[in-house]
Amino acid sequence: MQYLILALYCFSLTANANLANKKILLPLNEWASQRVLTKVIGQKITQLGFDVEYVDISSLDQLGALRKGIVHLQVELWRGSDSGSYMQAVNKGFVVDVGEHSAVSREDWWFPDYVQQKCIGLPNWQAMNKCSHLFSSNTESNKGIYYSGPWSYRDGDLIRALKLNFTIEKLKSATEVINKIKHASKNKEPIIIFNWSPNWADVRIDGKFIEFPPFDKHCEKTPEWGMNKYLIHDCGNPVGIHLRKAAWTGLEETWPCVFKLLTEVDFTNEMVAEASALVDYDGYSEEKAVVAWLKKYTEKNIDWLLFKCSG
Ligand code: TMO
Repeated sequence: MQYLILALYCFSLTANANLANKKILLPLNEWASQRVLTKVIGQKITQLGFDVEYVDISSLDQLGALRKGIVHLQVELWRGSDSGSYMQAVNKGFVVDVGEHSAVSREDWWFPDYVQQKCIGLPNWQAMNKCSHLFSSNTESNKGIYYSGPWSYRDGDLIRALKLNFTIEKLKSATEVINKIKHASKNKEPIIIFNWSPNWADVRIDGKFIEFPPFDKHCEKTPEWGMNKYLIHDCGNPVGIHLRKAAWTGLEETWPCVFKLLTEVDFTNEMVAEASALVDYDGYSEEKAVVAWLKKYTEKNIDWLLFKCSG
């Protein structure tokens, strides 16, 4: 038995020693801020003397990939709530939580500010049904269209629970969401669409989230809670959820310096929004956005950008 343990121990040491010479795999998700900031951190890791490689992967698949070491860390992790799949994976020991950013996120139904003049009462959700015709695609119907993104799934429940006179049109990518917002804003067309913050819109155009009844954990499970006594999801998405940093369970042992860097990294809302805006609004390539972003924040003497491995 002792030999076996010793053998396993040696095996794991060599496994990690071998891995340490390998590339650190960084996930690129399907929206701009995550991609730009991952490349910022990737560049930093390279400067510290390690090799990195980028892996395109949907945020929906990444917990499994982090667990298996198919990717090794995530610098911009979004969560729908404080009790969702991420925290469950952390609590089970599948993924290591490396702490929160200062940045606080929100994801929900959203509209550009000019819509408020046409639909009096917004951002209160109760104004929406009075104006639903403004958001319909043809003159015969007064049913509004809500453009959803490819990530959120409770919208149908929300429509039913709050009796919203809206249907969902699901957009397939962040780019489709962005183009819809840009196109509508240019022509000052009424639109209600999925958006998130921090995001380019925060720093480039004015808009607001619809204020649904505030989230409560009972809203997800207890039909009797809230305005609709028979259905769940009669509330908005949670607000004030911090973005977090996550790692593969072997990161700290295999690349301690990179793990230390990750513990120090701290994004503000503005840093994330700006990363997104450089690409999605200003039209920079991701590589040029990395350069522009680093120039802007290097001048601000951000502590973690000056991080060095010790010893
Ligand atoms: C993909 N998103 C940033 C909306 O969570």
